[in-house]
Amino acid sequence: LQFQPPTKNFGASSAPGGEDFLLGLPGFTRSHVEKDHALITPESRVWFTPPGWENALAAIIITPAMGAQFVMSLADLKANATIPSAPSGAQRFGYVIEGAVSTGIKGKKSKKVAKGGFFYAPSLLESKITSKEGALLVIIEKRHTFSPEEHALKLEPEFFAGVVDAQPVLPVPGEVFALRKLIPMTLQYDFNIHVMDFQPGEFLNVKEVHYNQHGLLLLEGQGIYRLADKWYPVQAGDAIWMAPFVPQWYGALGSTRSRYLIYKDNNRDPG
Ligand code: UGY
Ligand code: MN
Repeated sequence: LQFQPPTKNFGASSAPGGEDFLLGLPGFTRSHVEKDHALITPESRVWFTPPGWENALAAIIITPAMGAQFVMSLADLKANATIPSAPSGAQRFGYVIEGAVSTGIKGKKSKKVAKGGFFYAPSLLESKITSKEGALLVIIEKRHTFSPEEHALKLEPEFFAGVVDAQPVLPVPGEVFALRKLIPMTLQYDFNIHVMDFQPGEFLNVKEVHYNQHGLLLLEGQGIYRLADKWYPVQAGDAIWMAPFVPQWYGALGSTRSRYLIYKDNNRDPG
C-alpha cells in the first residue's frame, strides 16, 4: 500500500480519497465475517502456493468451513504457470480477469481463454490450466451432485469455454439489471454463474431471500450491498459469501457500471 501523508485526512480537501487513508491504516479492514454472510476485501487476502501449482499463487476466499458447498478462490498466474486439475470429484469454473490461459481436457486440444472469457471443466476428467504470459482468474470448484433426472436423460457435463459479452442478455421480470448466464441451463449442471450489470443508480427490486447460496466477486463499479441487517459499501475487487436465506440487496452507485459475477446452486431438489 502507498504511504499516505499524515495530514491527508484532515481539512477540507481530505474528503474524497479518505478511504485510501483508511486502507493504509495498520489493522484496518472492510472485511467482515458473520454466520450467514461475509465480505472479504482485497487487503485481507492471504496468498500461498497450493500443492502441485507452479509459478502461481492462490487466495482462497470461500470454503465449506464457512458453510458453503463450493470453494471460490483467486489465482494469480505468473509467466509459465501451471495449475493441476481440481480435486477429484470437483467441477471447475474459471473466469479470466486479466491476461490469458490455456485449458481443456487431457488428450483433447486445449482452448485459449483471454480476459473476459470463461471455461468449465467437469469432474472426473483431468483438466489443467496453463499460462505463458500470466493471468488473474477467479476459480469456483464444487463437487458434482448427481440427480436421477440427469441420469434418466443421459445428460453429462462437458468442457466448454466462452466470452461473457458474447452471451445473450436474458429477461428478468421485474428487474432492471442485465443478466447473462455462463453455464447451460440443462440438468447435468448443478450450479450456474450469472454476470449481472447495473448502471449507477440501478438496484435490485426484489429484496431477495432464497434457498440458494451465493459467492460473488464485484468485477467493476461501486455500490451498497445489504446482507442480513448490515449495509456494506463495496467496490470492484470485493468478494461476498451469502448463505441460504440471507436477505440480500444491491444498489449501484458511483459513476461507472457495476458488474458482478455470482455463483448460484440450481437444478437440484432443495427438499
Ligand atoms: O439470482 C440471484 O439470486 C441474484 N439476483 N442475487 C443477487 O444478485 N444477490
Ligand atoms: Mn440472490
